[in-house]
Amino acid sequence: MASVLCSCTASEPALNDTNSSESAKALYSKIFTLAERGVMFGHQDDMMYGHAWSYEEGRSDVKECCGSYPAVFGWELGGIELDDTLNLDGVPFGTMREGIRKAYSMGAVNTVSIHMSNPVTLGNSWDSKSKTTVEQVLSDESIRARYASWLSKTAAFLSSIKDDNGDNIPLIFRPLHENSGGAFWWGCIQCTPEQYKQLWKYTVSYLRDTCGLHSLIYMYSTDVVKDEEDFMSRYPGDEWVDMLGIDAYHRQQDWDYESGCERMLTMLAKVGNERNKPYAFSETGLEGVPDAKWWTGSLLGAIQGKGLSYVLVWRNSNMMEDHYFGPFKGCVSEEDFKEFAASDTVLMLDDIQ
Ligand code: BMA
Repeated sequence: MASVLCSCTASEPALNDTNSSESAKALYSKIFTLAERGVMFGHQDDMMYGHAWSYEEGRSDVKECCGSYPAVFGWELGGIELDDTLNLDGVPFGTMREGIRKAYSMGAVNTVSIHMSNPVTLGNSWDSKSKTTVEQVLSDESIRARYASWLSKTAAFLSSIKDDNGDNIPLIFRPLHENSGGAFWWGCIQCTPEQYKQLWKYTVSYLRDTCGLHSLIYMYSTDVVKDEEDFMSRYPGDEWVDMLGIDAYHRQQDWDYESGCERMLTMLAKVGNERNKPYAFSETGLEGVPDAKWWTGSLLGAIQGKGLSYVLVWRNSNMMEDHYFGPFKGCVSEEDFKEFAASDTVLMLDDIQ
């Protein structure tokens, strides 16, 4: 569907990394042009596990509901910095690598986040009591060396993910996410905008220039924001960011999802179009999807007419029974999800192949 706000006449944007791989350029171009056709649907960890199953080749809760895999697969690297063999949700990194290879070979888009541990306390990414963690990464040589070594491990894993020609598979990389929230050690109550921007620039230049990784599309993403000023307050600059995103979950008690999404995603579209950068609803969902009509009743309206590249709902946990954001066969919203997936607005993998 051609979107009202999508700047269809704008020239295709170029990645900031002047040494970007050909496949990264091709993916960026694909993401940009597909936004004129519709919003790709994404699901975190979709092929790895789902509601009451784990690691069954070819299985996907989304596919079992609507017949197609998602167009976007989300992956999470937390744990790679500690040399763990499993990520923080139990996904073996080797299996993740194969999953990314499979998704790419099918024509899907892969996006990667990282809940990186706290480099000062060695606690997890939610260890966010201290307001000096980012400051210490920037100013304390030994802490910075640890952060750098963690980035090196991240880069080593990402550059081990190759296609059949031996080229690195291009990925949307979304580090230091939800920066307008306070959940992580890099959040808005844990560091100043200036410190966040410095950390972002350090992270990008380390991966790109020091590690020589040229297959990444860098996405800047906030949590819920009040307005454009809030969204942009930690923005490191156009030359450091290739895509824009907002993570915003439907938590009924906190805010009105439909009107809040309308407001935030319209703002995101304005910023993306002004800067000629593709943009996405980078994480969303209603935990446990108790509303049988949530997909067409709440999400579809939120994503229509904005020119979004994709919307990604979070994982269907294989361990926590009520922790799921996608559909699965037999869930109360299964029929509604089918309708959502079949709508003109939504692009599943079958629609983009
Ligand atoms: C959170 C939850 C956690 C998970 C984390 C990283 O939102 O799903 O269970 O560990 O994301 O994937």
